[in-house]
Amino acid sequence: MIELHQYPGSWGLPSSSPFCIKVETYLLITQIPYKTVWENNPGRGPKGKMPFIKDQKKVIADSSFILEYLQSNYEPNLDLNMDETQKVIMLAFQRLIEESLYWVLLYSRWGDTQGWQEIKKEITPMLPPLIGKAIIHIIRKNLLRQAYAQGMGRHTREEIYSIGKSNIEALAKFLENKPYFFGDKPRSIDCSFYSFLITILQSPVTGPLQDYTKSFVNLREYCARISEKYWQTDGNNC
Ligand SMILES: N[C@@H](CCC(=O)N[C@@H](CS)C(=O)NCC(=O)O)C(=O)O
Repeated sequence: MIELHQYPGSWGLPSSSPFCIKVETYLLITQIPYKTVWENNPGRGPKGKMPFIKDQKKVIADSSFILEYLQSNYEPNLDLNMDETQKVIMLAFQRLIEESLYWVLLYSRWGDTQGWQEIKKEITPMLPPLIGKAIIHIIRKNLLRQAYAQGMGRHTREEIYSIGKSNIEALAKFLENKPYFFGDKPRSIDCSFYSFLITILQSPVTGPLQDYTKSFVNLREYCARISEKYWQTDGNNC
C-alpha cells in the first residue's frame, strides 16, 4: 500500500503543510488506498521537504510529481478529458497557488508577528524538550531565508499581502459559483486550491490574508464542500 509521509497537523488541520494536504486530498477523492507515516523531520525525505510517498520500492518526492505518478499508475486519473486550454489555465493557477501564494502564507505564519507567536506556541511542544525552543528559531530563520532567496521575503508586509490579495481575488473570480475549479468534476487543481484555502482559513493565524480570503463567500463554500464530501468534516472551519 502507498505510504504518505507527511507532517502532523495543527489546529485541526490534517497536516501543517498544504502540500501534504494536497496529496492526501487527491488520494481521498480518488479513493486510492494509502496509509500515513507521520514525519517531523523534512530531512527524512529525499528532497528535504514534505511530502513524499513510498510505493513498494519507489520513493517519490514533491506533491506535483506524486500526483503525476498516481495519475500514471492508478485509477481514476482526475485530469482525464481536459482540453488544451483548460490544461494551460490549470498549470498557471497551480503555479500561482504553489509558487506565489505559498510564500505569502509562509510569511503570514513565520514572518508576521501574530503568526509567528501562534506557530511558536503550537510547534515548540512537538519538538524535543529542552532544545525545542532553539530549534523553532532555527526553523524560522531557515524558512525566512528561503523566502528572501525566492524574493517574496524582500517585500514589505503591505506589498506581500497585496500580492496575496490579488492571488486570492483571481482564484475567487475564476471559481465563480462552480462546485469545482473547472465545473462539476474535481480535478487535481482542486487538491492544490483546497489545501491552501483550508490552511489559510482554519488557523489562528489571523491577518490580511485570512480576512481577505474569508470575505469571499464562494471560497468558503467551496472549501466547506470539499471538507464535507472528501474529509468527512462539518466544514464549519472554512
Ligand atoms: N514543491 C514541493 C514543496 C514542498 C514544501 O515546500 N514543503 C515544506 C512544507 S510546506 C517543507 O517541507 N519545508 C521544509 C523545509 O524547507 O525545511 C511540493 O510540492 O511538495
